[in-house]
Amino acid sequence: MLIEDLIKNKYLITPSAYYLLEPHYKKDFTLAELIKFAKARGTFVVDSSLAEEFLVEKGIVPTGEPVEPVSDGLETEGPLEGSLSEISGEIGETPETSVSGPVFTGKPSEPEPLGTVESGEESSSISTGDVSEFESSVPVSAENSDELPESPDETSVSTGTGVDLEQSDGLFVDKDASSGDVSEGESFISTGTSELESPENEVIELSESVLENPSGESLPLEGENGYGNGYLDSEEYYENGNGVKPKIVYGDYGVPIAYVGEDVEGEKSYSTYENVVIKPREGFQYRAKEIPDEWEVTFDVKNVKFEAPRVKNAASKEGEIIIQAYSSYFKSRLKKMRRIFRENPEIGTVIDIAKLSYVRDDEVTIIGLVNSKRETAKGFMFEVEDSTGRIKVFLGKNKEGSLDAYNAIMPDSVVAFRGQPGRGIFFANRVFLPDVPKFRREKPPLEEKVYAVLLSDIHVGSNKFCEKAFEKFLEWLNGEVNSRAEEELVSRIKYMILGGDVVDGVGIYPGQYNELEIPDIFDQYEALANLLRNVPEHITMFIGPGNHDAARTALPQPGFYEEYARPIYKLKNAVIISNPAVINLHGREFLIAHGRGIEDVVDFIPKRSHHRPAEAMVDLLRLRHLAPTFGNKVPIAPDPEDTLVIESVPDLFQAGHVHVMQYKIYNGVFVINSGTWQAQTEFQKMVNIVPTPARVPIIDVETARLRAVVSFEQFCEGV
Ligand code: D5M
Ligand code: FE
Ligand code: ZN
Repeated sequence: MLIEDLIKNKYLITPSAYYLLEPHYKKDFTLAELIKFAKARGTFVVDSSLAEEFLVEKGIVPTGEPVEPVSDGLETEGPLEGSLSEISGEIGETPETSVSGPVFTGKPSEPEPLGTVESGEESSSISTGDVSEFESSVPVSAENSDELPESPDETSVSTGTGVDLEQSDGLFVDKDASSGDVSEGESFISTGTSELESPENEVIELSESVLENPSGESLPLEGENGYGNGYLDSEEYYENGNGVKPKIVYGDYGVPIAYVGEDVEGEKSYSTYENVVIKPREGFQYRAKEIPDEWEVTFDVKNVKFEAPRVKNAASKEGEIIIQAYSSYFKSRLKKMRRIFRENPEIGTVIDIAKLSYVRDDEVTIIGLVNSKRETAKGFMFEVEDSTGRIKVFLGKNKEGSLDAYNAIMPDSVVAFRGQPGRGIFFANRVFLPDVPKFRREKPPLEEKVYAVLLSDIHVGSNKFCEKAFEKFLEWLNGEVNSRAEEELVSRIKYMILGGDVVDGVGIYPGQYNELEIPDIFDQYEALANLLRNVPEHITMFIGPGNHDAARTALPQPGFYEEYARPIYKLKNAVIISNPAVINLHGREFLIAHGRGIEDVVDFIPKRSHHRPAEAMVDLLRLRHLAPTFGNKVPIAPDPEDTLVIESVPDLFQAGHVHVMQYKIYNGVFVINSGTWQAQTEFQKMVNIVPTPARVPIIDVETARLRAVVSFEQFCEGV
């Protein structure tokens, strides 16, 4: 692959240049030709202007317009800094500088202040229509039950303490998991194929590789002839002219990450839990050891093959390319959503917005992204866009489900309207959210009970990390149980899912440093691994990243940067997954996401709260998207494919992020937020977020429902 091949030779490539060059690589040009070209220009960063020039020189693209000179920006700056800032701008990590809103037509739409238009009165009922399906229960030990958020209109099925289980250390709630209305999931998960075909190391003669430093001096590269010794594992250095040798490592898409030197030994005064060694209790029988493994990661962002956006000609500007990228992103979203709507028999004839003028009196359906919405005296106005055009849509307040849908629609989400066109406005009679089908087909039973535990937001490294509670939990997994019932549970746990924020990270929010027990990201992952190595080996752990982890900030997050998180990659029974990911356990589909999209739901949908995350997760499920809104709280990368669409209806949807455990069943899907292992931080105190730490939901894989919640919260007090 082009990125790796360049990196092996100590060259970097920006994402936009990558998109330009990749389709032609090895077909129209060789690595040696590209490197020679870059070298002649004295740079080791292949950016888009260089790529364009190169393509023109090779005759691969026609010379339509004069090519911009290469003299600006990047090439004159320090190589590393220049490339870093450029890349972060391009991949959308700084959304305020990026294009906002859909860009199908090439003209960015005017952003409208969504979410500010709701008037107070309509927030009275969200319980009509589909939402009345919500079931809820709040699992807790008796003494904590009053602390937990409960919404009045829900049926609580919490039974307080366990029915047939003894009260113990790990407080316990048993939950009957008999509602097995599970059906086969839809088939639209794009599993993609791996693009990495591990090419043979292409060796190129580069006798005098040079790097430009800010002052323009040539600096010799270390190593034999400037070759790198491979991807990710290589320890590559360059000299910055001051005798300092920052190390360069590469993350996703070949984005370079710099970090300074090795740790100074002897400075540490904190523990990374080397001494936490827990052995399985002697004679403890693990039933799960005998049950054959049956798992598969059916969707992982790392396996998605992204196709390059097409640009008009070689002289296309950077901005144009970014617009192209977002255009592809939204087109992909629309395409996937149309596929979802096709499953709904009520949708009827779907027509492109541009073709509405041909329609006479018939009722037709349009499917589009909602650019804006507002309430009027008689109804609701939306601006809706598909890949052919844009139109205003009016939906009367008297139409069935209109208020519920109006509230549920987040900016940039895709919905369908059925109605008739008239004088420049589409008059809708009905509105459809993509939603999930009301009923699910039952899946074949399993021969034996097998359980999965769901965790997230462990935040190792924070001084609010409930380490004692976590250690108690590890002991529990190793057989330190208090009753037969607990023994049965522990013995059948075969999977553990960790949904992001596994460490606290460094520099995530202002003032975080004061709350760090382990102020070093490497040590945080070391500490996490030291804890997790105590998880019995027959339990497979699926570990995905969150916003505190060393991973790409923008969604989707392909995985942890290996350079930082190596200790967890090395755990024998760990499988690193992306955020989001889909895991199939014994034929049941588990959708795992960290859950930043919840923040946007709370911002845009009336009556939603951080303290009732399962409701917000249901909203996401109804929109079939993990982060529908572009340019609000959640940064979204302009990948050519929208991998945040919930293409396949899962049996279980797990998220974390908001640090509150809550669950619900919605149209047969078990929706659960797995809470946290971090006590309330100073920041959360300020914004009034009250976490529910150290509660472990245990899922019966067969039904994809809750089997029990074990709480270690009492060991978290005083943290
Ligand atoms: O998120 C923990 C909780 O804190 C979650 O409810 C989101 C909330 N949070 C995080 N950052 C912010 C900002 N900047 N404003 C408001 N609320 C926030 P975690 O990802 O663990 O930090
Ligand atoms: Fe978190
Ligand atoms: Zn988070």
